[in-house]
Amino acid sequence: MMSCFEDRLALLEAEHRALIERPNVPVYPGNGVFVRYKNPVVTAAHSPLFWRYDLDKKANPFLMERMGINAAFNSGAIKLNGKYCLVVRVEGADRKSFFAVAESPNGIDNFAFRDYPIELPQTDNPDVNVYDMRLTLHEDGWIYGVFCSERKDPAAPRGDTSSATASAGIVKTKDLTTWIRLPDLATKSPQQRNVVLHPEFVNGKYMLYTRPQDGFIETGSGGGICVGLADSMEKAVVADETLLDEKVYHTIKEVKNGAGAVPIKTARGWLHIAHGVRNTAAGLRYVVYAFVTDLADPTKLIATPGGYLIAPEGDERVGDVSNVAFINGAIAEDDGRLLLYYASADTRMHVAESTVDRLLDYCFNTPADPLTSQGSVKQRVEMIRKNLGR
Ligand code: M1P
Repeated sequence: MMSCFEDRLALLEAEHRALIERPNVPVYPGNGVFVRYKNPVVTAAHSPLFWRYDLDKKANPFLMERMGINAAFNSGAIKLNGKYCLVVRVEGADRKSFFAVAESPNGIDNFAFRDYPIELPQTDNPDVNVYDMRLTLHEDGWIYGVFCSERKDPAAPRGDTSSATASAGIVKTKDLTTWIRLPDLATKSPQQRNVVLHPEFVNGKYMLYTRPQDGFIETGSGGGICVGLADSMEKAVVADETLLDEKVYHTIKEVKNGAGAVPIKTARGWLHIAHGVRNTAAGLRYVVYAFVTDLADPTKLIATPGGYLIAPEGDERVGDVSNVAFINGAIAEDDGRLLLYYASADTRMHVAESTVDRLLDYCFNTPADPLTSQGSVKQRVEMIRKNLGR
């Protein structure tokens, strides 16, 4: 085994630098809807060595990784001061998730973490675990981070060391450096996950996409992605949640779904990139899907393409929670370029590139799920006939 502290450090530093600076390349031809990039954009190995190793030779003569990083995934995304910023869900070897900002000059490679992770301010009911922040640049001028705050279920019977509760935690910032904690979102639903703040006022109020849940895992009577209005974000209360996009039997969102990236304002409507979950004999399968809501009335669905937009593929299928593609961040640029930051298998981050126009074409011209095999064959046969002319 390599024993010299200095040699080991030099090797670790060289490998880390090579990983951060590795150019990323698109994988053509893609499917015409989007193109994936070859390498994950952020992984556990992207975390700085000084987060993981005590670099004091006296204290750590073997240069051991004492505080490992297990995964880096489910990132919120925003372009700020010309930089592509991801607020990454970083998970330590101790299973605790925390947030850290990783920045890139081009959005597809060279993502580097800021020196320090985010020290999230607490409410008087401290979080046990936090994850999956959505970043909304709201028209009120603040960037809001809405995330899942998890705590041990106070109603759990003695000896039950797994039951938890999920709520929507809220912070606001101007620079992704100074974070102000606001009270958690209050709703009538027992639990919430995958809550996203709409970027504009609706009828003079803040609008939030919620995902009510009966329990920590089961959405039960929750029904799907809902919308609700709040008077303020300083003490956000959504009194009524109405169903926007329901989970449906024998579809990619049969078990549950959840809002993903902050909706993107386009000429034809609000473009949503969400996740849907179905059951399989091998466990749950998470995919990314899209839909569009009305510009003037964002509580109305106007385009619902059937099936998934992104499903985990190849190496993406394997990781800590296999068979998961999950999204909570996208960046739409002024020229229409659209970067979709999705995570695979609760392990690492990827980017897929498209344009707003392409995704609108996809949403408005992909047939909706016909909900039966017979209907699905009919849709396909129609296209085959058109293609073959007979
Ligand atoms: O493990 C897959 C995902 O599970 C949860 O999503 P949902 O609430 O829709 O089941 C989230 O915890 C998410 O972080 C995770 O990627």
